[in-house]
Amino acid sequence: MGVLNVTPDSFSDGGRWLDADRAVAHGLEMVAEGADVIDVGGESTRPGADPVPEAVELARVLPVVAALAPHTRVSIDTRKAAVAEAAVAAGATLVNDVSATLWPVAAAGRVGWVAMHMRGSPATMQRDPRYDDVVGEVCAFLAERVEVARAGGIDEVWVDPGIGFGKTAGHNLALLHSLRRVAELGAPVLVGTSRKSFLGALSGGAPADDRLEGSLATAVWAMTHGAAMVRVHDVAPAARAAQLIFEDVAA
Ligand code: PMM
Repeated sequence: MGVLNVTPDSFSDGGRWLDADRAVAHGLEMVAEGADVIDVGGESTRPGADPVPEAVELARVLPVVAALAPHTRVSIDTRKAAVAEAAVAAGATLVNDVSATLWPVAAAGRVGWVAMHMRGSPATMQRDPRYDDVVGEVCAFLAERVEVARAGGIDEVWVDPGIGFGKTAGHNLALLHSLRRVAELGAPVLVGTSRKSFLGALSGGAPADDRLEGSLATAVWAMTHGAAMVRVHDVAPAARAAQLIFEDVAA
């Protein structure tokens, strides 16, 4: 899954793809590099980010979704039902939902749904997050979401532990370490570690655009520990890494 943030303020690529034509070109470039899904988002979910009005988010994402949908599978990364609904009408076939609440939209549109775990909201989630048992609590939350969505009639339900969403570096590492337990929930697992701040913290404070080694290492770890999809900014090296481990090493 290639990340396409049509925002001015995402932490690693904010402002780069705000122009719709440039965003579409970058989406197509990621498809050529090996992405199977392009994840279009119009509201940054970085810690402390300001919420975006619905009309602004719609204006950012809809032209990009509509232009990419004939060429690739498109997911819509949003917390708003109206945005998800309009994006599905424009051709998106997966609702990537960091709020884990939008399953009715996916059910009504007969598309897939990603339920991601988040503690709190982006504005507050990194203020001293605490868990007694982070892996157990995240798994219990996701298991309940899968049950609700399946009962609501969705065939394609994904789960995502929400790396960096209300979690310390230690929580993120514990979730990656025990990713198999997330996979045992019986739904395909999506993992997004790409360029996230815990990778900077682990590599001596590397800035977001200098976290490729950590992004690739954790993507490979995720892919070999139960993830069916990884959400990445740097598609070409991630696709090469996936090819190397699944077609060469594992063959
Ligand atoms: N991370 C971000 C945004 N959306 N969606 C899912 N399912 N999983 C993630 O880990 C995730 C996400 C934040 O990263 P960005 O600002 O680079 O898009």
